[in-house]
Amino acid sequence: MAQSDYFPNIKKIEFEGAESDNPLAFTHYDENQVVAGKTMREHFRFAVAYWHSFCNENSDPFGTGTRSFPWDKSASAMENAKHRLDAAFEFFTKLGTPYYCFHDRDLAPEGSSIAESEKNLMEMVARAKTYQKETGVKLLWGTANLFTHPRYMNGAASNPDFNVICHAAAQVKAALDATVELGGENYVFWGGREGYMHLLNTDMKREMDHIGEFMRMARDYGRSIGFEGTFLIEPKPMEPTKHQYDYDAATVLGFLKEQGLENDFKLNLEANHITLAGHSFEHDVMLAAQNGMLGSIDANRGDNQNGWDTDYFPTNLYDTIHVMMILLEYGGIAPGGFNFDAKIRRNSTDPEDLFIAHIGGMDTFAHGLLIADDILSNSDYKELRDQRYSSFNSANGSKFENGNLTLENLRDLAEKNGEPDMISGKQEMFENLINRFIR
Ligand code: XLS
Ligand code: CA
Ligand code: CA
Repeated sequence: MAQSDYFPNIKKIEFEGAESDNPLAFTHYDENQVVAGKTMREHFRFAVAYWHSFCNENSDPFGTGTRSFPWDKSASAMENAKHRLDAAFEFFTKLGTPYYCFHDRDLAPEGSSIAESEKNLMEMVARAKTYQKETGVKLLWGTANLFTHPRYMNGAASNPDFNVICHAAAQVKAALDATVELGGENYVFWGGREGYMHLLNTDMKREMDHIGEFMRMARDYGRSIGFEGTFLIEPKPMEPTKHQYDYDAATVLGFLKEQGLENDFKLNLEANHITLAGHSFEHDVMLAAQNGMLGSIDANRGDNQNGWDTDYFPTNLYDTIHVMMILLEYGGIAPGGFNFDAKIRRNSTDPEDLFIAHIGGMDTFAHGLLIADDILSNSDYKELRDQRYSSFNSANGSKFENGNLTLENLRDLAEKNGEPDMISGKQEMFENLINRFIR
């Protein structure tokens, strides 16, 4: 397929180094640079989110869209979908992101029947497959949009009406077919309306059990058609519901265990959702990584002044340093990746702004990786942290960790050893250490 020309003024984005003042060049993301044994391309597996970048004209509850989509001008929804795909692959290849992610409805419009929706989707999948082959860009994950259509106003898999659950199943089945056909490496469930607006009219336990049953069905169907990737649940505490069942990483880990899904599912963690839940980005990343359940990351950022999902592009270096320190220690993100589930602001209206925003996100993570690696390789950070636990490395501390002491034993040891020494936590020293490496 011939490359489209929706971004005529943009050439392939190149790495120019930290001294560059070219806003359309990378300052830190050099895809071939090896850091801690892997190239940056392998570390991040960056993906573009189809919905924000190509479907969202930046309308808000107070005004219509401000972006102009030259690919969206035909009277036929399918024609527009094709042109949108052309624009998307032009963008991916000029930017140099190796992956993308989509919802079924981003790629193809809903038809007037289930059969027509399936046909639309598979037609677009065939076109996307050709592009993937030609460009080498791959699908990080697919998902089904189970929140936009009015039928999902009371939830999808958690809907109190069984008929709605059947429609959600039809969509997930088709989205899994599409993901497998395109070699998608993961499949995401984000339950935007799987929660409640009021507990008075809600049977929470019954709804959560329905979600569990629905996910077991999806897993079984996916495996039966050859999906070998990871299923991911993306936690979020609220919005659009008042309370969402997949509240945060800890809640989802408990849910997966209770439903017997922990061997097929991991977590897709979005920074802005984590901060909405009242944690720091790195908190949920650490929790998932330490439990072997870190699947993928939706890279974006909230705003301290706003209590909602702002989906800013990530530009906070301190966040990326911390998250990359965790990833370096716990084996990285593959087969997940870093998906920019982020949108340019409503007043960012130049076509180049979409490039600039992604470049900034990629550079901020690359810069964070370089600093994180420097800290882990050239400071005594890990020793200092481990030192705080040194009393568990021998004698009774080690017996305790191995389950070889009783509560009475501990009581007797307390009596024998007397009042513990005061041992400083050295928080300020740790914080200063990180800042010392930002140079
Ligand atoms: C919305 C979510 C959504 C998921 C995919 O808040 O971030 O975009 O990532 O359905
Ligand atoms: Ca997301
Ligand atoms: Ca979001």
